[in-house]
Amino acid sequence: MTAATAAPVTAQGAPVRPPNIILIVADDLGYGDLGCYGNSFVASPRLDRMAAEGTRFTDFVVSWPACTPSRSSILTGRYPQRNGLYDMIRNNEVNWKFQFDEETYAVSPEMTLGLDLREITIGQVMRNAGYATGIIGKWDSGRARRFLPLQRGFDYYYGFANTGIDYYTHERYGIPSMFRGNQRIKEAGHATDLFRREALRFVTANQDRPFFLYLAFNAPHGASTFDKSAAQSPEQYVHVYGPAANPRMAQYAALITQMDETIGALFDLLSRHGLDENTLVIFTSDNGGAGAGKNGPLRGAKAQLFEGGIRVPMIARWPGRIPKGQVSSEFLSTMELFPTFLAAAGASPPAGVTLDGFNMLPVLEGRARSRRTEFFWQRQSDKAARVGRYKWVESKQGGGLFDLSSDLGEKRDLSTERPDALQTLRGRWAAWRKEMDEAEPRGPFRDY
Ligand SMILES: [Ca+2]
Repeated sequence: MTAATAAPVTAQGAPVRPPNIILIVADDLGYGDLGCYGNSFVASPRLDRMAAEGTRFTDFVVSWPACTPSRSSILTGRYPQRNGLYDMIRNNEVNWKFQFDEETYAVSPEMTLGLDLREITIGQVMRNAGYATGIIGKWDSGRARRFLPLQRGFDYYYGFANTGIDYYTHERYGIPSMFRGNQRIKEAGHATDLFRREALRFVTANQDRPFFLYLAFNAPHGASTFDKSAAQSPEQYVHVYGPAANPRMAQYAALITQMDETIGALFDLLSRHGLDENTLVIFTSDNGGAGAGKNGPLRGAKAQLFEGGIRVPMIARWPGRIPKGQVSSEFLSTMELFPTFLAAAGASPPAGVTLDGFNMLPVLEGRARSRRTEFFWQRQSDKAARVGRYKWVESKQGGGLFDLSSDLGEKRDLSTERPDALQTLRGRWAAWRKEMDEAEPRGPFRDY
């Protein structure tokens, strides 16, 4: 490493370099989709090794059971209902095979809606703290130029701006959707391979200064293309599963294995650059598994407020700081990421901004219990609350009151047995909803 860095120095003149931070987010990866979370089919050797070299968490939740709002909480550290991005930014006409052209796409919701420009992103605070900031992969927080990462605190952007693409053509239902910076580009290659190239480039280019990399894969999400039968997984990863494997399962698992290999290449690079000991890496998913995805013992799947939609894998690795090979059942969420990264960077929280999480570094380090005791969800008319061991769900797919400490699969409704607990959770949910309603209005959905 060269000494040509603007990092602060100690009284003795030694450089004080805050840690690099890499946040890796998979797309629609279920709670039971990795070897280290009990999957015996999927090959995920590097993530399993990450868990062996760090700590794996079993009670980690996201703020919404699908992409856009869940990611809005990662970016802002706030409930979607507070930051205003509490539903999908999606051109639903594609569900009925409507084919947008450039002109109709340009005035569609996908093109015109985004994360409220008054929201402070993790990119902004990390850049203000002196970090090189990069996002590679899925942004999903607005496609118009004013919403793109370079205008939202990131120095470096390579990826797609909306909620999904074809892995090979990088089109979203026929519309070219890959960006470098503010420019749309077209190049050949599988999206995961391109994100791998870019992630390795970003780390190498910034090895001599603190960097924050948000690596947001679209794997193993289904492709946003009309032809759902088109192969989206490279043969070399499908072959891992052998000729006898169910083709649909092998295609899905191959996307995870390819992503896993990319993450392994990133760890190898950190090691080569001597950055292992000074880099906090967190791996998670934006929501529960769908389709061929597995959610282990959990009830429900993506788009639902049962645990299968909102509880996801989370692995944290920071050699020398986070214990090796531990499994933690501490209750944590993606809203803890924002304040945790700030704390690791030695940066102050943005003034006047209500954050819904807390610094979980002491929990990751195994030094403290989690401060989180409750969490609330709303997806359209579906509602859920978690208070301690109890979870209440009221949704189109069913509901009830469940004791997660003895019934992780949400099978036994305790509503009539424990009316007191039911009343407490409904009351806490209503108080949360009131707080959200009274928060400063935010677009694109509640800007009035
Ligand atoms: Ca997703």
